[in-house]
Amino acid sequence: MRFLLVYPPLDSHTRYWHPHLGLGYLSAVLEAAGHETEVADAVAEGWGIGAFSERFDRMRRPDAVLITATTSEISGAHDVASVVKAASRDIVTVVGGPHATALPEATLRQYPDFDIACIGEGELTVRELAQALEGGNPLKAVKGIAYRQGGEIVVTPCRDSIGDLDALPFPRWEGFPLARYSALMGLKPGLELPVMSGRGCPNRCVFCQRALGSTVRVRSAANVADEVDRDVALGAKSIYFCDETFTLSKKRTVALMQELMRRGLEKKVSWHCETRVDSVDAETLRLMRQAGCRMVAFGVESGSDRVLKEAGKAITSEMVRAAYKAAKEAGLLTYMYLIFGLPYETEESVKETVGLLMEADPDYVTIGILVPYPGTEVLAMAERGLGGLRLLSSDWRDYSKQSGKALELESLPAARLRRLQSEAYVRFYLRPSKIRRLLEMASLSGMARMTLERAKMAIGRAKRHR
Ligand code: B12
Repeated sequence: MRFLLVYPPLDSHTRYWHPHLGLGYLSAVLEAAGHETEVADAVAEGWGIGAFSERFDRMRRPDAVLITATTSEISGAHDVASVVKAASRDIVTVVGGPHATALPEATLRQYPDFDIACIGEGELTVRELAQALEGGNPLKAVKGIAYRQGGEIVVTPCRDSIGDLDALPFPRWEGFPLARYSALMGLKPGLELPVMSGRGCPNRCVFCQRALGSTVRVRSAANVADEVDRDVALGAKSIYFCDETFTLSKKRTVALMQELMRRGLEKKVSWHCETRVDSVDAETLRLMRQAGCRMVAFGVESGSDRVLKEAGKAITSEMVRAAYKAAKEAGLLTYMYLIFGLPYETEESVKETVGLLMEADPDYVTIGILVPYPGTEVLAMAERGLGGLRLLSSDWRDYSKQSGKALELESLPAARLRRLQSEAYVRFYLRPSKIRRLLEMASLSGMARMTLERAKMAIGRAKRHR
């Protein structure tokens, strides 16, 4: 069969600096099973839906189109499905990714041009789906999907998460526009490829969807290093380890670092990763630096121990200070992720968060405003009016962490949260020591460009008030 894999156009000006890992895996398993795949990464290509439609008209017709989407991308994904269906009702449209995983049935109800929704990990599902579409098995025999039958939507039984990740082929990057991806911030310029060394997260943060489940599965150090080797051969100058908590197990981290160094990969490629402040220590961070790590990002979320506790984050501000100190001493660049508007947030707790940001002083920060993604505890809380949360929008396009349009607190209205976010960005980045960092980010990310715009607006406001 012939498949077209699509990363849909985004409304925002966001650009990504690496190809989509989920689509890379789907392409790999389909090709291994003897199918043909083509990729349309609308974000990397800078295509809006009009440009996608023109390209689609000129392509050889696929049998099925596989579209990935988070929540804020779902309506763009449906625009793609509509273009496909307008060209031919016979092409099967399949949607997958975090949004369809959380709301498979509702997604098919809301968006008529999707035929099938994939729930959770897709590698085994697409393989079986291809067989079913070729006429082998009925759709109802494929676990982990929702599909239409007459006027009804059928949801098949859940599929177990993939136990042996080493058995998967490496993500396939042929067909992706590799020249269009480039490393971000402080890393070697040039191609950056994503690698996930384990899947699943055991933690219970109220704001997180746990899109790949809560059962942790890790790949062997040799298997991960083989993929990094392969990526270097493809021309990668840097690697983004996009595990939810890269250093979840110290033993595993040490084994992976040793394997990377045994192969001399630290001299060929630099890398960055995301993790938790409670899963690193000075020794591990030093080893990571030796093994080629250039930057580590921590999900800090809040500087208030009370808010952190309510959010189920299970870390303290003291741990945050210690982790940033150790990471800097190890010679790493540091990144901080924060969220304003968590349950029970107040003006005072936001002030504590900004205080911790200035004190820990990472190289970069992203400040999101809480979004109640489907499948999260905060959505259930907002629906019941708990934690002071109030839902503002059910338009999925508003579900981006930078926009602050989806949720507010009784004590902190949306406009106030956005104002606090702008002020924090301005206070952090508009310092001589940070301007370079902001400009580096702005060349690639919509978020940073927005910060610059907001900074300009805030400066304008401050001048007017003077
Ligand atoms: C790396 C990452 C990023 C990267 C890259 C994202 C990208 N587009 O490649 C960056 C930093 C850019 C990013 C940005 C954002 N992210 Co992010 N990100 C992740 C992270 C940590 C890993 C994603 C990944 O590579 N997974 C590995 C691959 C293998 O999994 P996958 O992509 O989900 O694909 C598998 C399945 O979902 C499925 N599948 C996926 N698509 C399809 C399609 C079909 C047809 C089929 C059959 C199957 C299928 O099969 C794949 C293989 O198993 C996840 C957490 C997580 N565990 O997923 C969050 C996560 C995806 N991000 C999230 C969010 C919210 C965002 C942002 C919206 C935040 C913001 N700034 O507002 C942004 C913007 C994205 C957007 N425009 O919507 C949420 C999404 C929640 C939701 N329901 O929307 C997640 C789940 C984090 C969380 N726990 O809440 N993110």
